[in-house]
Amino acid sequence: MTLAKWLDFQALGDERGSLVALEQGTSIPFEIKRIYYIYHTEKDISRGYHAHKELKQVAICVSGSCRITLDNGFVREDVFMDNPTKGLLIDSLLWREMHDFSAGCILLVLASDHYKESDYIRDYSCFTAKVNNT
Ligand code: T46
Repeated sequence: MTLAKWLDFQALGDERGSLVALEQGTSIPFEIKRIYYIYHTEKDISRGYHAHKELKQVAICVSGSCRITLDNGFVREDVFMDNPTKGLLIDSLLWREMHDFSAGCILLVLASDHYKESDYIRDYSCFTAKVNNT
């Protein structure tokens, strides 16, 4: 069983460079209600350490690289992000951690809902308790 679900985006490249276009309903499997990006991350800093109750997201490393750890409460999996034509679908009830940000890394995230702190599970034992009850 693999936790990482990848979306492949078409690179519309020509001699001027590359371009990826993302459209709700075709390339992204949910209504996009929010977009944010993580950048200028300091060396040796890790982020995340939470799960979401409902939120679905697609993460795309549009520049540089980083490592994302996914954990469903039973299995942990590391994925390396360095390809702007691949989106990592991060479903609800998946613990995520982001590590090893390279210099210049930009992680773009498309989210299925507005920001709601009440949707976060920031305590790992609460997360495992919840997935064991579902
Ligand atoms: C996720 C991973 C991949 C907002 O006010 N609005 C927002 O849309 C977001 C995403 C964050 N914030 C605030 C909440 C915190 O005060 O910005 C601060 C940093 O957020 P957080 O510590 O949650 O950042 P990360 O990098 O640990 O996690 C983020 C997302 O929050 C999360 O949903 O899945 O990236």
